[in-house]
Amino acid sequence: MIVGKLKILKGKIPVKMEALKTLRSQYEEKLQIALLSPFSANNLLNESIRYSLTHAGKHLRPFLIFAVLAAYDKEIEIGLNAALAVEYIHTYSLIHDDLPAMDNDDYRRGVLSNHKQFDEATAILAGDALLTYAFEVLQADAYTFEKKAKLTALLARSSGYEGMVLGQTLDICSEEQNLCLEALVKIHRKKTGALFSYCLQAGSLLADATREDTRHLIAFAEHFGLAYQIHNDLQELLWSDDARGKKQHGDQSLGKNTYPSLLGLQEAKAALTEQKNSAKEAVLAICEHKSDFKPEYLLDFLDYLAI
Ligand code: GRG
Repeated sequence: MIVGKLKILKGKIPVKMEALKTLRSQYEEKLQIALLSPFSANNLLNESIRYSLTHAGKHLRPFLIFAVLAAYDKEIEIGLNAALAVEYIHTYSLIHDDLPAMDNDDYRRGVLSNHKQFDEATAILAGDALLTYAFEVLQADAYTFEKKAKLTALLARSSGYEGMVLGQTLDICSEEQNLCLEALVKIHRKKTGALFSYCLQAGSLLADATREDTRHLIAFAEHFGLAYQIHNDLQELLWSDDARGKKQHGDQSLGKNTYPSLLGLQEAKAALTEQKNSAKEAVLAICEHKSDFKPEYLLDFLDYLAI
């Protein structure tokens, strides 16, 4: 099925996918400046926040929002506050996830984790500040009242009680238990997938996409989220510490359930391919009725997930 769609679109998608690279070269610096700008005053809380934002990751979530806007040929700047908000939430989640009470990691992104560089109380408070500031940032004048309300609800739902926090809780509760695949998928949908879903929905809202398109974009987020997690599990198993910026085999040593531990290496790789194909299909479905949609911005994200 996917092959048929790709044939239809042949010539439209660049062979070498450069769209996301271009978007990054134009907006990465602006994003990084905007992320740091509220925290310039000199105090311990800001120092701790700046530490985690400066040792930055891939900024996947902000660029998912920008990619949707680019695909619809909209101004990228309208996605900035929605993008800042999700990166603040993501950064808080990593700071808290590294704490001894959670995943107990001394390193993140190749440097000391926040609580090791500072102390636990400071790390907890930096996470709390980022979590709450994310919602403040969504109240920007750039958005109408209706859009502010919708973005706030989307972010609360995806990051909180029914989303990432629930996923993290289920994950912690499942340690030392043998999960079935269905239970593992539920954890990942909540723990990592929900924030990806926020990104695609926020992009779709700001681009004024139709309901039908939004459904396809949510499907992309779901498949991309699962593919991302399978890829993460495989990396954990196959890649060195240096390449990932943290210790190897962390999940196994905590007795966690992963795709390779449940399915075996080959099946896990096959599951990754299947999810990537379904994500592609979801995006290409939009092209079938919207000829000026530019799928390459989203398809490029799947290139991150090579093993
Ligand atoms: C503390 C409530 C709470 C939740 C934490 C996201 C999370 C939940 C924990 C992180 C654990 C983990 C390693 C999950 C696997 C997938 C993932 C989210 C990886 C990190 O995201 P990337 O790859 O990181 O986008 P960078 O460093 O690029 O920002």
